[in-house]
Amino acid sequence: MFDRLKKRLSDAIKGFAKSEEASAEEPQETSEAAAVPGAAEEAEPQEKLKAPETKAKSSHEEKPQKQVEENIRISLGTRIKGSLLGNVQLGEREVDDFVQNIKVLLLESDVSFETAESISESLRERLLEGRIGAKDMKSRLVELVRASLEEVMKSSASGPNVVEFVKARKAAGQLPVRILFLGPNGTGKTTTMAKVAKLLSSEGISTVFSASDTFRAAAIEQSEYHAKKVGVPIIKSTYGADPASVAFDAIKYATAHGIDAVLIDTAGRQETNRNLLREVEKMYRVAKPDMTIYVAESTGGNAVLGQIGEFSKSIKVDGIILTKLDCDAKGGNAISIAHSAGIPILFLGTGESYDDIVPYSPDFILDRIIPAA
Ligand SMILES: Nc1nc2c(ncn2[C@@H]2O[C@H](COP(=O)(O)OP(=O)(O)OP(=O)(O)O)[C@@H](O)[C@H]2O)c(=O)[nH]1
Ligand SMILES: [Mg+2]
Repeated sequence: MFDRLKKRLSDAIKGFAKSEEASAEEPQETSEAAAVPGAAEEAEPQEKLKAPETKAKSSHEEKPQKQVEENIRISLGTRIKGSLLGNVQLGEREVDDFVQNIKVLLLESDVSFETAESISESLRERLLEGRIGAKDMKSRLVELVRASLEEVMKSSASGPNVVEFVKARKAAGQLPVRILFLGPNGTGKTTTMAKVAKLLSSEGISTVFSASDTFRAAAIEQSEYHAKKVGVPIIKSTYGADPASVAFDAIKYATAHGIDAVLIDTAGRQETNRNLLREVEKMYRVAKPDMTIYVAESTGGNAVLGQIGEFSKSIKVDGIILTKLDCDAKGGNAISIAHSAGIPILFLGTGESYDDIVPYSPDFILDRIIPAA
């Protein structure tokens, strides 16, 4: 999960930290200047080293760590201070080089431009804010990059807790709770619905499936398969039947049988298919869901944000479940969705089995992208 981004961030940080730490260990290079009080301060502006000529030629893809080491040169003034004081105030040029490098690798890992900008800005401010111990440079950089990523992802953690939501409705006697799952084709809606059913069941909450994907071949059988596996009743009709009326029947069934929640599956649909979007709008009006969940793939690239935006124009989406994180080597899309969707992320899907679902938290993603040092 996110292995590629994790490796690249780790390489970038190691490369930068190594050059800083080395500077603290090489007082002989700077001993002349250090012997003169105030020389360190004076030396800084004119002694900043130029970016190496190799910069334009090197490729981020080929040798990220080597490139970081080539691109980032610590100013003499900073090196002197590092060796004397054991900590350094990074210069703007150094910070800009490092931040630019992080930004490029974020963009190459599918982070959207807007999100990469926000992260870079936050990281830049943090790096310029205070002094950094020359010896523990790496762990401090890890901390600062983590904090910058967390800042852009934290607002997505403000969504409703599905289990608590249903429990509260149950306590208030407002049953059954209706939860509608929607999203593009193949993102994991039906599987995720079964995961949610199992999770709710482990909390003493009963559910029924509404097999409201009457569109795709074999979709009803697939819903039945999952329902059976997680021990949940299912209300179904025939292919081509009105999906809204199936949902209506499932709600009636739940009311008659004292079932707490109705989980309504829907056919996958692209945001460009007006007919299918109108159909789900009708479902929305008839089933009057208490919660509408958009199921998105972490591996879906930057198109996912546009898709969520299109769906949200006609339907109020309460939360997102981001699936297939286990298949996502890049990780950038998850960060961008958390930053820019404007809709909270409720859960993360982390595999194909029914237990592979975890509540969303920025830390879950961060621990896999840039583990705390
Ligand atoms: N690796 C992995 N696979 C997942 C995850 N969630 C779902 N899948 C797989 O994704 C595939 C599609 O899942 P479905 O649940 O059928 O997706 P859907 O959105 O209902 O698909 P349509 O009904 O065709 O639109 C299946 O093979 C699932 O096992 C996940 O978190 N990780
Ligand atoms: Mg499905």
